Amino acid sequence: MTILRAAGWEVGSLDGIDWVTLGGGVGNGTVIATGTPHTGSYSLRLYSGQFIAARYYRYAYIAFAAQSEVYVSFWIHPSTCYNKNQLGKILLGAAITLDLEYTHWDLHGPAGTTVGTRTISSGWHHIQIHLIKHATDGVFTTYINGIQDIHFTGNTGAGTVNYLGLFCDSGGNKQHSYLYLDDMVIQTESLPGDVRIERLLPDGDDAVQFTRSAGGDNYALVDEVPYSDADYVYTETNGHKDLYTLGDFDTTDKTPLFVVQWCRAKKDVGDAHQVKLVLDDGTETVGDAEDLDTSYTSLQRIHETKPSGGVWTDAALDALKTGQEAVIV
Ligand SMILES: [Ca+2]
Ligand SMILES: [Ca+2]
Repeated sequence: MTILRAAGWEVGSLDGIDWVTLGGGVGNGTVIATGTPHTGSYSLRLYSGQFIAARYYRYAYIAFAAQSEVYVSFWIHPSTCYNKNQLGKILLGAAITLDLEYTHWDLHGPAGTTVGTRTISSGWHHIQIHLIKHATDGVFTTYINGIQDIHFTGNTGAGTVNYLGLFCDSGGNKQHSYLYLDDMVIQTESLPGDVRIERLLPDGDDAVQFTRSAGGDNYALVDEVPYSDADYVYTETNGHKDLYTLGDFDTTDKTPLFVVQWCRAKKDVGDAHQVKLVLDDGTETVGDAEDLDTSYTSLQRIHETKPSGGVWTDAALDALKTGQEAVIV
């Protein structure tokens, strides 16, 4: 099993996340990473504004490595929609769409025909999808709140799928709509189940070599949510590394599945400087050297096993340290 994408949006901003593409709409609409959370403090909110002369929509495309078969889990909350005609849409590639209405969801196949229908209440719902792309032997199965719902077999389109698309539509009467998404996992081989994503923040310096842009401790310059680029740590020395301690995590009634590590970084010259994400639970794992831009990029590394090997445990999470190592050319 490989986790292709995972997000609880707990970094509090989409800025610098290059695998999320936003678009659509004009005027007063917006797409931001705050709003009604399912877990934690943030969700991805799509807002399609009201009283615009023409019907329009907002969308977010979440890109991942192309797959012929993929499993998706997320929580979704279709919120305000006065029109209740067409609120939103979920796409997995171009061939399959799941239309979301306030009380009614329709699954459309490649030709736009309705292949399944579901009546649903408002509020948060857990959705899982299994998709096999194939021109004749495809599969599209949805699970809503743990219950298998639509099960379509047939033409789901040839080729591969490399994005999850979410649309929020202002509807035929040009009223406003909100669509919230949280606790999203996209992976191979099996359904993720009801995954929730919580946040651990740096709360102390462990061993630090980077220079501070301001006084105090290094961790305090990189622990903001949403991040603030007004203060930071920096280095001009190859191999310099910072490690920060994290708050503890209580696994009571929870099973820790994976860790999503974030690092926001840039270079300020045109040289080929890079950064490696470092995670340590007593054993250190150093990620690949990641290219940097001259504007900030929000880098992500997903750890399906703990650095010392094996499944995640409460003790490993409590001992966890995060940081980064500079590659200066
Ligand atoms: Ca969240
Ligand atoms: Ca900062």
